[in-house]
Amino acid sequence: MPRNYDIAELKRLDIKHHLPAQQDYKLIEDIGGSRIITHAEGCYIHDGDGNRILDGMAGLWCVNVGYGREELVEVAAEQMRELPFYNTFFKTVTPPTVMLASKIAGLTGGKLQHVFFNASGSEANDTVFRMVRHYWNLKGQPKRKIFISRWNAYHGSTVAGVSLGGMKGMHAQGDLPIPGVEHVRQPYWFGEGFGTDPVEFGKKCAAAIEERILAVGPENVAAFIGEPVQGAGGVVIPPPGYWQEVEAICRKYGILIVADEVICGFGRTGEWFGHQTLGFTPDLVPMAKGLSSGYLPISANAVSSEIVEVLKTGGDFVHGFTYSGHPVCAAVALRNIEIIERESLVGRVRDDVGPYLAKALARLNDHPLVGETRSIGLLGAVEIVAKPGTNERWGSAEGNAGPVVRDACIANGLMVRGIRDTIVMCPPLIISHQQIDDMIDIIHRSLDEAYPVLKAIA
Ligand code: PXG
Repeated sequence: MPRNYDIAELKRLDIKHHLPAQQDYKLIEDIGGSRIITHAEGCYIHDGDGNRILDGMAGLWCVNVGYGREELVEVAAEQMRELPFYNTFFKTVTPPTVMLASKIAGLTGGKLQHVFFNASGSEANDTVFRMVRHYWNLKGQPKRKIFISRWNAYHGSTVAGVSLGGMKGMHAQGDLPIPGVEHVRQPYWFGEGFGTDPVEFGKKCAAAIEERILAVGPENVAAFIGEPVQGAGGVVIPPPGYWQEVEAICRKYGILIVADEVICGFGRTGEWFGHQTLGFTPDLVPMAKGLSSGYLPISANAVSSEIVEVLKTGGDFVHGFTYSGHPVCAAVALRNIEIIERESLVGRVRDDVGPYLAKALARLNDHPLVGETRSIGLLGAVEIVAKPGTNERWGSAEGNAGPVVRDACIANGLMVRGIRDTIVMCPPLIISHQQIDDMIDIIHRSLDEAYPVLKAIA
């Protein structure tokens, strides 16, 4: 049972001392402090005001096995007792780290046989940045420095993460991106290709990559990076064939492919990795979140044998973090993967709850505020529009409706994100049919409640 916290006092201290992630500090002050999440079980979180909320976001796209897994607690305690920490800098390593690397290599398969560890998704993408440039230098092609990414991609919050990402609001803070990152259009059919043939639209988006490669010179391009399905960008599922086109273009010019699997990994799309669901073969795979179901911070980069062979010619690769391969995080990640396997959660997403979510979402299609619902595995999205059958938004600009519907959902007991005017969901992989129905019912009710509010701003 949760401890008996003094919630009012915690809120006061929160305002006074704590700076939350990606937040408006003044706003937090104005609303009297953040919502304090005290405990959780299964698919539900509880806050200090006594609300039980269905967690449609699996924490932050990460609690794949759900909350309250006693065996993850036990395995962490056991490992802490035996060896709470040791590093991988001194020609040393710990048993769980080796076992986890081997386990991940088995899941990624094929040429992705080597694993580098970090503590977060952002760090994993910093590793990508340094490793790829170092690789091309060693290979005798030092001009290959440019990364091509997409607008509205999310690759993290560090300097390299924000730069690789395509979030203009993040670029604006801190004079980013750093030089050497080129952004091209995203394969967001509903937002940018509406009314056109989706497959043709996907081809155009892939062609934009080739155009940029030719514009900057193929000899200068190091890698293309993309989330198989964009998560923080609004669950942007690319049209069929997009990734195959991208893959062919990258191969044509000898450009490395980086699949950022931080959200798509570990069963989210109905295979272990999003690139397996979408059918392409990357050279580097940063992953995090579902790797430990968020129980402890850990991320990894699966790297192709070809890249590692080149790195071996360069002496020390002077890159790594204190917490690279942290034994407690690795032990928890290993057990987390074991749970996913034992409970067949990947197949469950592919054959059962994924299709069930798609059907349930379709019940929203007749709502006058809904322009489209879409999903892949247990990643879902609802587009809110001003006029049915269009992609027109409420009010003068994008982003008016999303927060209204999101806030209504949370008040009605469902945690979702509102990304501009898209409501997105990413529930734990253990979610039941009944809980999916509850999620959709709450969204329906919240859309009804939002309707008069939105009419007022139209
Ligand atoms: N890549 C992807 C694809 C991500 O989704 C990161 C990298 C960075 O991971 P870390 O562990 O450094 O946060 C992420 C993280 C949102 C939101 O607004 C999404 C993420 C993080 C914070 C907010 O939905 N994804």
